[in-house]
Amino acid sequence: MIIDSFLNKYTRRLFQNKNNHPFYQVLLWRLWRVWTRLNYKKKSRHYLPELSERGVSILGNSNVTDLARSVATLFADIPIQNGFCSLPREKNSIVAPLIYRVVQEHKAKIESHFRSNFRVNWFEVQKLVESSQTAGGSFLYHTDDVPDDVFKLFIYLTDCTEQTGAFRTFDYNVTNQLIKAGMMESSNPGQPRVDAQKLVSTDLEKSLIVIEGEKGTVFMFDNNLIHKGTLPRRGQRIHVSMELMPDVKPQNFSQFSKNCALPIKEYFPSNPFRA
Ligand SMILES: O=C(O)CCC(=O)C(=O)O
Ligand SMILES: [Fe+2]
Repeated sequence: MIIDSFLNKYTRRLFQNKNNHPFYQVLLWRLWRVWTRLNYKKKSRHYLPELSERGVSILGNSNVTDLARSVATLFADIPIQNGFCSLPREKNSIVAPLIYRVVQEHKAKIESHFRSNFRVNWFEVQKLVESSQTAGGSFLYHTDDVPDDVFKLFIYLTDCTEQTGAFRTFDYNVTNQLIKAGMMESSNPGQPRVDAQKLVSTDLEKSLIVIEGEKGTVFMFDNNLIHKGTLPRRGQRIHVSMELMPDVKPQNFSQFSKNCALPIKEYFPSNPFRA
């Protein structure tokens, strides 16, 4: 325990990691970064300063007419609880080809960010509707506490504004400030997350980045930033959320869709070499 916390502190000095993971895990992920970059022969074509400087950036817009229509039909008979529902995972295979196509459209930018190939570990399709219920979980400020090279990619399937529940996050600066003040506790859903909310003042909330965008907006963010979901004050929000990580080879469609209908086994692989 003592050795663990000593190594943890040391790890943070050495690796400047943004998560709260044990030494060996941070080390493995750093080695994975080096390994995937060594295996990447292409020159980066894009420069995404927003993504490296603040941790969140819109990659562009895709035509999602067919995808949005198909998702809306699939959601038709899914009950909403507390303003929120996910597409049952067994239905994911139906929309997987259309989602894969969108990812491919933004592939060059994603590769430029990672400076390697990448893969999608899992995706989820979610719907939020106007609701007066107070919801917990990801509707409170939190960090996902993931390896530094794990990022999320969102595809909006409806027009999203601040009012209709657009994604919101603090940038790296404010996140660091909050983590120093004890916000790492928000990685534990339940009471610790609830308690951590007091660290976010209304004044600090003025610096929130709200990702508004039309239907088809694709954006990427570091989910170690302090962020939250928000139930719409009016209307609804439908989006696809997915987890990205660097990989040695490009991911083909069969790898992308292989487990998409099964429950998510692990939020992220603890050992990327065995994933
Ligand atoms: O739905 C959102 O806007 C954010 C949800 C969230 O916390 C996440 O995907 O990690
Ligand atoms: Fe989150």
